[in-house]
Parts: sequence; C-alpha cells; structure tokens
Amino acid sequence: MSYTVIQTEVHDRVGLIRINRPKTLNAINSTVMRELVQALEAFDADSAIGAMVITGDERAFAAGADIKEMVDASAVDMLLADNIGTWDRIRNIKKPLIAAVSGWALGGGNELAMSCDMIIASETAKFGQPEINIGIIPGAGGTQRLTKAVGKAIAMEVVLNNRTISAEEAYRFGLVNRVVPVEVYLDQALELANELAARAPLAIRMGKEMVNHAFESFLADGIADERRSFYYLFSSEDQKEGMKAFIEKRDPEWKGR
Ligand code: DAK
Repeated sequence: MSYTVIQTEVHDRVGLIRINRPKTLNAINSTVMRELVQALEAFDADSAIGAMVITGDERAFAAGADIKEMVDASAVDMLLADNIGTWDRIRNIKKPLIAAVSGWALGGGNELAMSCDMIIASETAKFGQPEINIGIIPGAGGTQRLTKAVGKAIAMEVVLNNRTISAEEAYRFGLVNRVVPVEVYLDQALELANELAARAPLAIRMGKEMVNHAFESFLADGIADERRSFYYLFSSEDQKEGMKAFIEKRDPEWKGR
C-alpha cells in the first residue's frame, strides 16, 4: 500500500510506522489518522509481523490534531466526521503497539501514544494536553487515560492548566516504560517490539487484552462523555477564537460563550 503522510518499514518481525508531516510537527490531520489506522490493520493482519512501533521524528512525536483542519468546524461537522470511527479502530489492534516518542507528544499526539500498549521515551520527550489553550478539551481519551495513568492531581494540572510532563516525570508518574537517550529511543522501541514479537502470539494477545481490560474498565463510558463534551465545545465562540489565535500567532481573547 502507498501512503502520503506516513511511512512504513519492516524491521525483522516488527512493523514500523512513522508519521511524516515534519513542517507541522506531525500534526494529525484526517489523512494521517486514516493512513495510520490502515497501516496498523495491515500489519495486524500480516502473520510475518508480531508487533508494531509508531513514531514521529526527533522534534515531535505529534503536536496534536491539526488545528488548521478543525478551526472552522461546527459541533455537527465534528460529530459527523469519520475521524471518531477511525480513531476507535486503534483499540481493536490485537498485536502489541509501542509508541517511540521524542520531542512533543501533545493533545491527540499524547492520546495516540497513550493508546499504545507501551511508550519508550527519549530524554527530550514532552507530554501534554494543551487543548485548554485553544478553547477545547481533549477528545480522544486524554482526560480518561491520562488520569488513570498519572492520577487525578497531575491530570488536573495537565488538562486544566497546560502543565507539560517531562520525560523523567513521565517515567516517575508511570506514563512511560523507559526513558533513554535520544540517539537510541527508536532502536530500543524496535528491540522491545522484536522481543514481544518472538513470544507466544496467542498468550501475547490475551495478555494485552486482559491488561487493557483492567486499565479500561469503565473507560468506554468516560470516553463517550469526553467526546460529547469535546464536540459541544465546537459550538462555542471560544473554540473559534482559540484556534484562530493559534493560527494567527496571537493571544486569544476569551468570552466564555
Ligand atoms: N496543528 C496544526 N499545525 C501545528 C500544530 C497543530 N496541532 N502544532 C504545530 N503546528 C505548526 C505550527 O502552526 C507551525 O506552522 P508554521 O507557522 O511554520 O506554518 C509549525 O507547526 C511549527 O510550530 P511552531 O512554530 O509553533 O513551533 P514551536 O517550537 O514554536 O512550538 C509547540 C511548538 C508544539 C509548543 C506549538 O507548535 C504548539 O503549541 N502547537 C499546538 C499544540 C496543540 O495545541 N495541540 C492540541 C491540538 S487539539 C479526536 C481526535 C483528536 C483530538 C480530538 C478529538 N477525536 C477522534 C474525537 C485532538 C485534539 C488536539 O490535539
């Protein structure tokens, strides 16, 4: 299959997917989302592949959903767009998924990393949910998965006040598996993925399902509520102002309506 905004490679028994929009810090537009899920599903169906790694580049894993694509969307546009269904398909991937994160993992980028089973971070990785800066909230699991991973106190600061979590903090809070030098973060992720790929496939699949079950009980309800709140905010003037201000490189003027 040929892709336009991602690149795929095979390393031994591991399928590697690189998000490739460096000029926008790998912002996730609908094409990235569609191609990413297509590539994941293709690797998931390929018996030569035992695990997958998702990465960006050294500067950014992904700086979030593409704000330029969302700025003019209404709540109904967001609800009807196919992005939701596409995003949900990541949860159905059976083989282990590792995020190899360097630089920014923000908004939808952090939500994508948290949708993976493990995260290998470079020392430069920075995790956050800065949606509050543009008048919205996380909409792809951020409020739910982050809270479960790091606890309420830190999650509140991240979601409400744009606190950024450094790589070292992310390890301490239990968000990532390892922090390694930037020169080796991708190699280490591939090595770990190859170790997983060599293990008993059915036991790996069941183990992943069961750990997710423990982590994700009640998650579906929380995610559905989060999504409704996320769409609702697209009927506000503050969402338009927040996103326009980002694009115009100025501070937003909030109206609270
Ligand atoms: N969207 C579009 N363009 C982006 C972008 C983004 N998220 N992030 C960065 N860029 C672009 C910048 O506009 C700039 O483009 P030019 O001006 O050169 O044309 C280029 O990338 C380089 O960025 P900067 O010049 O800003 O670089 P700096 O190093 O100064 O700053 C930064 C880096 C990461 C701090 C900054 O770029 C930034 O604050 N970016 C925005 C981060 C953000 O707010 N992310 C959250 C977006 S909302 C859902 C799925 C997903 C989502 C929700 C629902 N469903 C399926 C329901 C997710 C929502 C979000 O992620």
